[in-house]
Formats: sequence, structure tokens, C-alpha cells
Amino acid sequence: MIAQDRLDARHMARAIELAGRGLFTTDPNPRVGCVIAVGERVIAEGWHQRPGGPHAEAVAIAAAGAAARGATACVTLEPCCHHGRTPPCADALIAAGVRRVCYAIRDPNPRVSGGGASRLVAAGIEIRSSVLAAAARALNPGFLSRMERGRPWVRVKLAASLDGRTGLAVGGSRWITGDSARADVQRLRARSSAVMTGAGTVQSDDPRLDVRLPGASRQPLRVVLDTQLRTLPSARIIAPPGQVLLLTASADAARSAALEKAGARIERIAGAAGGVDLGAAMQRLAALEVNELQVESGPVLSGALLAAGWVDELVLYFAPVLLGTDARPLAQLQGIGSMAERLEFAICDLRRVGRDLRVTLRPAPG
Ligand code: AOF
Ligand code: ZN
Repeated sequence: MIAQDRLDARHMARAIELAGRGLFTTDPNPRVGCVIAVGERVIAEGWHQRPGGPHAEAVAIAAAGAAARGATACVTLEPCCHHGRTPPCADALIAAGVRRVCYAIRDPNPRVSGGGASRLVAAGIEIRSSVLAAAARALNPGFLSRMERGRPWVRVKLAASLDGRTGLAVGGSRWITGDSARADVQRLRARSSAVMTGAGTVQSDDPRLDVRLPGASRQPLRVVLDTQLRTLPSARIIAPPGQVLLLTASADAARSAALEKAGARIERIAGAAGGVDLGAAMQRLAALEVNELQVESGPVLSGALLAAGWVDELVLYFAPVLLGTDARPLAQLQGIGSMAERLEFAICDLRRVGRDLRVTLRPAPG
């Protein structure tokens, strides 16, 4: 007999694997997986595929049929208790006659938030929470951030030379990193709800910031922080498939009209010293259900985000080249006068991508 704890962990690991299949498609919903098992034997599996589609539990329950009676369901997120686009999973689990429910993390959605668990308990179902919680959290940094902190999870992607330079001062940062690194960035974009840059980068690099992966089923929202509405209607970011949102402090009606005619959406938000108010931008993006926000910008915006503490994750690609001291810096960070004021990070992941190096960092605690 394998101990119950080990069995739960084993089935939860599989449920987390299943949840990962929704990495590129569930947005703005979380990635969720479910395994229904009796002892060691897996009876059915399910995962949430797309918003509006059935939840992971509903898929697994349908696959299990009558065999779900008396079984254990392992779900990566607390089963929901609300009528959203689909009926409550807690009710479906009760109706299916499962005996136990294990889940990894509580659903911080205020419409659920413990309500799913208490409904199961009230129906006499044994529950166990916090099974492989860290791994389940890691799947959904954006959804959890939006629900728990009211702001997106901010991932800043930067590509630099070994000496931390992102391009020549005269302009032209294409391309520092190789094909493999750029394909890797495409995958990071594809899992993001939105990709954001600044007006300066739109002007100097004219990026598209869209997803060009074969079979990509959704385009992240493209966001430009454009304080003065400098972006031209002919900019490439305005054109490709998907939505473009310009957040501005400008009230220039003529420029707005021309950009809107080209297909962009313009929203005015509060201004602040040096640009639009970053807090107001984050709040607005959270309201638009942006979970993971990927920032691909020049040194000004990345510097501002870093200095103000908005960065949750830094993904740094280092190409094995040197660009020298005349080239542009990684981030414009001024006023660090002592070692006590340095920005400190912890390395979460380090790997070679093609001929380049990828380092994933998070702000060091404290
Ligand atoms: C679950 N299992 O597989 C998912 C859950 O609009 P709806 O009806 O799809 O509801 C979306 C909310 O339901 C989402 O914000 C989150 O709280 C929960 N997602 N819950 O029990 C699932 N995807
Ligand atoms: Zn549900």
C-alpha cells in the first residue's frame, strides 16, 4: 500500500502536467488540470483548454462517467462554486459522487476564494489542500497576481551583449541575439496576455510584438505607453492581427483620430513625471484581465519599471558579443549612489539557448 500522501502527490504532479497544456490558450483564465483516481489507478484526466470551455474537473468527470463514484479528484486549483461561463465544478464533483478532493491552491478569485472547498465539505466530501502548491502557483503567476494583488505579473525581457548593452547608441538593436533566443521570446509572448513597450522603442525599432509561432491561436494585446501620442499610424505595431492599445496622457484629438482609424485603441490615463503613471497603467491592464504582462522595451521604460519596483521577473538573453561603452545600457537607472541602493536579484533559471545564454531572475526578497 502506497501512503495516501504519496499517491496524492503523484496524481497532483500529473494534474499539473495536464494543466500546462493550457499554457498558451486558457488566458485570461488560469491553467488548471485534474486527475480522477482510485488508489494508484487513474480513471480519467482533464484540463481547461480555453476561456468559455469546460473546466478541468468537468472534462475529467465526463471522461470518468460512473467510475468517479467513490474516487479521489486531484485538481491544481480549488474547484469553483460560481456560475460563470460554465456551471460550478464543486457541484459537478458532488453530483459525480467523488469521495475525496485534493487541490493544490485556493482559487483567489473573489467569486470562489474558499467557497468551493466549503461547499464540498458541506456535502460530506473529504478535502485536502496545499498538495504541490508551489508547482501549481508557478503555472499561474499572472492569474494569481491579478486576483491577489490587482495587477499583472510583469516580466521584463531584455537582450544584451555580454557587457550589458542593448544596441548601438545611433539606434539599431537588430539583432543582438540569435534565432533560437528569438524563438524562445516568441513562446514567452505567446503565454502572455499582453506585450508592452514604450513609444521610443516603437519609433527607433518599429517592432511588431506579435506572435508568429506556427499554430498560434491567440495574439496577446499589444500595449504602447505613449505619453505624447507620438506613435505614427504607419508603425508596424498598429498593423498585425490582434488588438493594439495606446495608453497616453495626451488629449490630442487629431492624433487620436488618425491612430484609431489605423486600428489602434487609445485610452487616456494619468500622467506622471517622465511619462504616464505606471501604477495607473498597471491598474488599467489588470481591469482588462491582463495576467502576464511581457515588457519588451528600451532602457527608459525598463529602467522606470525596475526603479519603481514593478518587475516580477527579468528574462535576460546574453549574446556572446561585446558592444562597448558607447552602446545603449540595459536599463536607465540613475541615482544609485551606494551599494545599499543596488537592485538585487536571485537567479531562478540559467540555460543556453542556441548560441546565447538565458538568465531568469526575480527580485531578491527584501
Ligand atoms: C475550476 N476549474 O478548470 C478553471 C477554474 O468564466 P468561467 O466560468 O470559465 O470561470 C472562470 C473562473 O473559474 C476563473 O477566474 C477561476 O476563478 C476559475 N477557473 N476553476 O474549478 C478550472 N479554469
Ligand atoms: Zn470550475
